[in-house]
Amino acid sequence: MSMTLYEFGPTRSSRARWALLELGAEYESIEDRAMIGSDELKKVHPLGKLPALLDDGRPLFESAAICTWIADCHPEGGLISPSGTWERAQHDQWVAFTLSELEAYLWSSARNTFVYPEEKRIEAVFPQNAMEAKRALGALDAHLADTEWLVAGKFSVTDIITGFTVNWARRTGLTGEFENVQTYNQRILDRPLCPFSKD
Ligand SMILES: N[C@@H](CCC(=O)N[C@@H](CS)C(=O)NCC(=O)O)C(=O)O
Repeated sequence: MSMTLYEFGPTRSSRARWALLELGAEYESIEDRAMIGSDELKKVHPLGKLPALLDDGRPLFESAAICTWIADCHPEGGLISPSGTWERAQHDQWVAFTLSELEAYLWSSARNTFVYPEEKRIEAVFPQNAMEAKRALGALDAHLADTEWLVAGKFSVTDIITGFTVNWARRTGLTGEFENVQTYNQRILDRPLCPFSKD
């Protein structure tokens, strides 16, 4: 099986990189920010975004889906529970929650800060985005009061996916009032292979 990861630095690509490193999986890395939006990348990701994966020539996109697939391909690595188990339902729950209730708001604020051209940026979204993100962080904080990791009390690919978003929230100054989230964030950053930004 051959895997090629199209990636770019400490962005959402680093979720996929961490999953591959954690499992000791062999893969080819193509790291080129200039590929974003290119016709070549659109063969792997319909929007020409990074990350994207080619697995034996088959394209797969969305960092959470890529991480879940990588973990499923290496069951011996113990990063994910099999489909049909309660633990797998918990994985699906926290991934969906993270992407829709937290990351979507962080991404909207980022787009309106440095991604969109200046004339398209709307500052009015910032307070609402912060409010919604903190609502989601509050729910995560409550869950993390009783457990060190999101699913079944042990480190898993779910923590790679959600950990990235929690770290992003910290870097934008949103985690200050959530003690358990802060401790969890540090636990993520302390993992030896964690490639997320520590600044
Ligand atoms: N939901 C996607 C987000 C991918 C994404 O937006 N990647 C950025 C780089 S971090 C990108 O390619 N941006 C270019 C664009 O938005 O057109 C994922 O998690 O993989």
